[in-house]
Order: sequence, then C-alpha cells, then structure tokens
Amino acid sequence: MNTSTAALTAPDRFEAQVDRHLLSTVGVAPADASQSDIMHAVAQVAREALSRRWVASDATDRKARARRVCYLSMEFLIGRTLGNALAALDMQGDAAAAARQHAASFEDVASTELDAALGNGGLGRLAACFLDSMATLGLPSFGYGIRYEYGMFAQAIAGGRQVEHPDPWVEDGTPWEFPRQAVAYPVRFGGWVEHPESPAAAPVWRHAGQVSAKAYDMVIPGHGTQRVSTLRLWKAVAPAQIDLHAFNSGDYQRAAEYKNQFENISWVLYPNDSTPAGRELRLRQEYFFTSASIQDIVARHLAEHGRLDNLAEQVAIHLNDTHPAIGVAELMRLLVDEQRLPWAEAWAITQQVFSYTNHTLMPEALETWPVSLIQHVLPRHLEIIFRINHEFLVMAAKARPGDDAFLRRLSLIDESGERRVRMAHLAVVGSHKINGVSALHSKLLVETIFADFAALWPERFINITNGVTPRRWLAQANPGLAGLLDRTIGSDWRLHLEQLSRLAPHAEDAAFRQEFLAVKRANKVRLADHIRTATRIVVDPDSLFDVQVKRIHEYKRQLLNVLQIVARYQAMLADPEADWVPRTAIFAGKAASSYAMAKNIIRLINDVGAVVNHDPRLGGRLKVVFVPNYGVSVAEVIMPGADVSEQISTAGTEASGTGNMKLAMNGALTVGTDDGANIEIRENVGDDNVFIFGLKTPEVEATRAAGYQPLRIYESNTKLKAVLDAIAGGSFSPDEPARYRGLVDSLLWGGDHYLLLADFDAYCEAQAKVDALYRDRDAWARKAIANVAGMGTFSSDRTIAEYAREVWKLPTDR
Ligand code: 26V
Repeated sequence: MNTSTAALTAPDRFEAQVDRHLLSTVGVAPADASQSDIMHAVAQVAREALSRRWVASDATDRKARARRVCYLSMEFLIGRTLGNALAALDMQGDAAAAARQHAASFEDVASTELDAALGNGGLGRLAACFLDSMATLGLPSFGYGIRYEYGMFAQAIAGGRQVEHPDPWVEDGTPWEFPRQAVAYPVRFGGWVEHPESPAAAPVWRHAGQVSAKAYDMVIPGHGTQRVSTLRLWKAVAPAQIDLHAFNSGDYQRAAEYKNQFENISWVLYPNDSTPAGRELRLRQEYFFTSASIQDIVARHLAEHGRLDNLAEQVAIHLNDTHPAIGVAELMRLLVDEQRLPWAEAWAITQQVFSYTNHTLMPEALETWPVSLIQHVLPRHLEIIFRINHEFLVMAAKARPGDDAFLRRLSLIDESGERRVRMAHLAVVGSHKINGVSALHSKLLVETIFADFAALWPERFINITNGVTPRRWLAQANPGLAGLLDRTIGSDWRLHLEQLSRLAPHAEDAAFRQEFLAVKRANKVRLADHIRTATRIVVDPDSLFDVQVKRIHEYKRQLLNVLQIVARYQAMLADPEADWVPRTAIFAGKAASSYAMAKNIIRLINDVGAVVNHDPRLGGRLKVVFVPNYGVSVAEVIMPGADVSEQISTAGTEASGTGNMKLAMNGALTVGTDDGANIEIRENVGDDNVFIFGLKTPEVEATRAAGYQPLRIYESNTKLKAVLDAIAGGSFSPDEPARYRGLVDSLLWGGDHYLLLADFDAYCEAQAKVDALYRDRDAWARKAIANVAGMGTFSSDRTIAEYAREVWKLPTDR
C-alpha cells in the first residue's frame, strides 16, 4: 500500500461517503443496499454538507447582527428534498455516479423519498418556493410552521371515487430534520386572567393546560450561494411533569388521555382548502405554532441584543394569511405582560414588525372565531384584542365622526350574530403592509373586503404578484428543457429568470423549434408512463395533453372542463369520420374530505373517462384521465408534459394561481379566464400566445346583479342542453342513472353561482382555436416557446426581492 494523495483522499470521495453511510447510518452492507437505502445514504452525505453551510450562514448573520425575516405559515408543501439539495450543493453528478455504482438510476433512487406534504395547496406550495428564494437571495430568514406527524392525506381512486389514506411521512424518520433538544417553549391554553389591584402589576394568566413546543429544523439550501435558510417546525409534547403526576398515581389511562389532549395539536394537517373548519383544534394549532415562533423570535433577540426597544429594527414577521394572525395579540402579551413594556410602545413595535399577505377572497375561507371560543382557549388574548379594537375604533371615529356603520364594518368583532373575532381585521390593524398576490387580487382587496381599511390607510396596501422557484419547476422537473435552455441561452436563467427573454428570437429558428418539440414529446412519454402506472390507462403521447391540475373546488370549475369534454364527445359521435385532433384530458387534484360536491366532480371525471376511453367509435382520439394523489412530486411529472394549461376559474375568484406559472414556464399554452395571475401571464407572454375567454370580473358582477338565470341558457343552447341532459340522465353512470342529477340541478336550479353556463360557449370557442392551432405543429411550437420566453418575471426570486424591498426592508442585491 502506498500513501499517495489519491489513497488519502479516497475516503472523502462521494461514493466512499455513501458507502460509509450505508454501513454506519443505514446499517446495511453496501453490496446489499436497496434503492431506498441508497437514497438515505446519499441524503446523509448531502446533510453533512448542508450542515456545514448552515453553521457558516448562522455565524455570519450573528456576527453582522443582521436584520431577519420570519415567515410564519401553517403550511409548507416541500415535496422531496434530495434532488434539490444535490443541485444546490452541485453534487448531482456524484450522486448519479454513486447510484450507478449500485446498479440503480438516480431517478429511481430519488423517487423512494416520501414527499413532505405539510400543506394543502397553493398557499403551502408558495411558502416552499419562498423559502427556496429567500435562501438563494441570501436573506437572513426563518420559516416557522408545524411539524405535522401526518401530512396531506394520500388520495387513491377506487370505483371512480376519492379514498383518503393517512400520510405518516415521518413514521420511519426523515434524513432532513435536526431535532433541537435545547429549543423548547411552553405554550399555554385556557383558564382565566387575574388583574392585580395595583395597576403597576401585570395581569396574570392562570392557564388550565400547557404543552411544550419542541423545535425540529430543516436546512433550506440556496442555489448559486453557500447561504442557507432555516425552516423551524414545532412539535407538541406534553410537559414531562404532567405525565409523571398521573403515572405516579397509577392512572395510566388518564395520563395517556391527558398527554394526547395536548400532543394531538401537531398530529395532523387540516385537509381543507377554503372551507370553514370551525374546529377548536385548528385554533389551538394556530396559537401553538404562532406562540412558539414568537417566543423564539423574542428570546433570540434578547440573547443577541439584550433589549426589546429595537425589535422592529431587527426582525420582520410575516403572516402567511390569517392563520398566524393571533401573533399580533401574542406579541403584545409577551411585550406588555411578560416584558413589562408600556402598551403604546409595545403597539408601535408590533405594527412595525408585522406584515400580512391575503391569499383568498372566498368568503368561506376568511377566518373568524367565536368570541366565546377565544375566551375559552385564550382568555388573555381576548382582552388584548378588545383593547386593540377599542383604541383602533377611537382612532377611526376621529377620521369619520358619527359614521357608526363605518365603525361596525371596521371592528375586529363581528357583532351581526354570534360575536366573532375577524382575524383578517386583526392582521390588517397589526401590520404596516398588507398585500394581495396578483394585480387583480390586490385591486379587488381594496375595493371589497378591505375597502374601509384602505380608506384609512391607503399606503399600507400593495400588490406583490406570486412566483415559483425555477430550480424545482424548471431545472429539476424538466431536465430536457433545462438542457436545451443551457445550450441556447446559457445557464444563468436558474438565478436570473429574466434571461428567458433571450429565448424569444429562437422561436424563428426551425431547428430550435424541432428540438423544443422533441423535448416536449419526451416529457409527454414520461407523463404517459406515469399515467399508465397510476391508472392503467394508455394514452397517446402524440395527442394534445390538456391539463387541469389543482385542488378540486367549484370556483376553479373543473366541471366546466367536463362539460366541454362531453360536448366534444357528443360532437365526435355525431361525426366520427371527421378529422378530430386527438386529445387527452388530464385532471388531478384532491377534494377536501368533507366537500361532497368536489368529491362528486372527481367521480364524474372518472365516470366520463370510463365511458369515453372505451368507446370504440372514437378510435382512441379522446381520453379522459384522473391522475391520483396530486402533490409536489406528481406535479413535477405533469407540468413538463402539458400542452395546454387549464386556468378557468370564474373571473375574480382565483387570487393568483401558481400552477398557471409552472405550466406556462414549461411550455404549455394557457386556456384561461381573465383572472388572478392569468392576466399578468397574458401581458408577459403576449395576447396572441394565450387563449383568454369568458366573462371578466366586472361582467361577472353585472351578470349576477342582473338576475342570472342559468335555466334560460340551458333552454336556448341545444349543445349545452344535450351535455347536461346526458350527464343528468345517466349516460355516464348507467348503473345508477340518477347519480349526477343533483350536480346538474345545482347548476340549473341552484343558481350556478360560478357561472359555468354563462361561460360555456366562449370556452368551447377557445378550445376550437386550440385544436386549430395544434394541427400546425410549427405555429404551436412558436407560441409555446414565446410562453417560456415570457415567463421570466414569474420567478419567486423576483417576488421575494419585492417583499424584501417593499415590506421587510431587507437589503438584497436585486
Ligand atoms: C383556509 C383554510 C381554512 C380552514 C382549514 C384549512 C385551511 C387551509 C387553507 C386555507 C386558505 C387557502 C388559501 C389558498 O391556498 N389560497 C391560494 O393561495 C395561492 C398562493 O397565493 C394562490 O395562488 C391561489 O390562487 C389561492 O387560491
């Protein structure tokens, strides 16, 4: 044996590190390692490298006493971590080689990782894209959330229906978390408040129960930088002394119950999207993670600065929707009751610290809590909310003397029925900046739910349009297109997505168009493979892949898409010899478990597919598939394989949408309404490169105001009537002909609140234009390329740079 440098460095080589972890961490002989074993070992190698970056980032920020942003969110829809971590560490090549050494492909190895699905939909995925961008821009930043033991339920389809399965994603551990033994805070609930005689003494909250919030950290690597960010998730643990007491008295059952009553707080993610979940446990979850996060922020600040008067200079706390809005009252409690700051001083700090993003106008998703419930769960916070409200209304009354209706609308308390706390009002009053997530949404916010607040404080309301991270949604999800971009415009687009505009001239290059279409074709083959594995349905990669993927909700109008598909089916049957453009309609998305109508829509999609897919008269020219278990990893396969992106919400209802961005960035053409970020996508990619149809927001309002009568449309539109009659009459449910009677009745007799019938003709016309264009492969390719080229502004790096500049006042070099 010689001692050459090669021999000395050998143990540090990537493959050697993987083998070392196979032995020491996973506990398996390298020769016997399964794909999952290899995934775990590679993850350990990445973990070590990330940990080094973490320690360095942390030391730099502490030394610089850097101002930080803390992003409070109930949801972080992370997905898988390995591929992203390796890309950030520039270890992809090494990892692929290590996988090959064990006779595996890296893709197969990576696919054994479970998704971290700690979120429902758009709001949670946005938070995950934001973490990626905050780290990449090098912002000193923390994400704060809940370490749910069970994430978003897994969706299976059985007999055409959604079946929910639990998602115990951490049951067997995850390589990505770092439990912080030393970081824990008590979070209290219930009881009552005592007010001492002396006004100088602080009120005392005699709580009824207490739980410990324990920190579990995840590293969020930045790309093109050594900087990382931290995601700190809280787990609820019953305090040790509570267990002991009951255990010592021998009452194990009671001890276990008591323990569960508190530990259940971080058990499961609420699987609702925009539906009221007036459940006490949800409120406890919100307070639990918000209180722990703010205690952590205050404790760290005190440790670094030893005083609180400069808190607002050092930290920005962002509220991702109203779920953490109770934090406004919690910070006041900590500053006034525990740190003994005067109320006015504490309030000035609080208002400077907080900012708030609204993510929906849907009235049913605007959180309010009964005053009686807050009294029961958080009695001291209720007092604080009342005082905030009192001082706020005194101020507002000076602005509009005598206008009681104005004050009633502004109040933090809705007194119209059972008294309720309006969490959005608490968030607005406690924040110095409030934003919507697209230009239209932000405009509607100040015209509707926040109109009165905007009259008082116009300067607080701004727009920051959403974005998505190009690392996951282009580089990782679409290596084919990423490679083509690298060869054509260089590789800077990963960090500077505006660079995509340099693609535009290449739309004129026939050879480039061919390459572009070849990439799309390969992605469609990959998607078709996934569809076959997941549904056993065979689809043709040369057919037009028409994709609608998102949570199932009436306002998103998956049902309008189904109506259009049935109309197409009927037209094909009427003229089977015509030259129809072959189409594959691809749906995916979860329905809230309690949302009967949404579940019925899933069943209808599957029922329509069961008939259409097997009708020999169509010769395979129309297929309808429902891809089960939509989530981050399924989306990574679907987005690159789409030709058409369906963004067809009733105008004025979709706050932004982010799937629309992922699809367009991957070269899909949008068929969409004038809603959310669709409008800005059109402005950026060009009117000629999207298919915008249907009523616009003011027309939606006018249609409803004029007394919308869906029956009239039904009776006068023979094509639409035939569609609805077929669905209602059981053409797609022959075993139970009345199955969809109720669904159709909700349109005809239930008011058709989302105006499907009103938009039906315009939608079909837009789809006819799509068919015509698809026949001309060259013209299609030009428009698809124009879409990619125009999407530079929709990077979450741009979004985060705007937050940093306009809201958080953090320096960036962008
Ligand atoms: C509300 C609730 C209510 C109770 C139970 C659980 C739960 C979970 C989430 C929500 C609100 C969801 C709001 C949301 O996801 N909005 C979406 O946010 C995206 C990012 O800004 C945006 O692109 C979508 O248009 C918007 O629908």
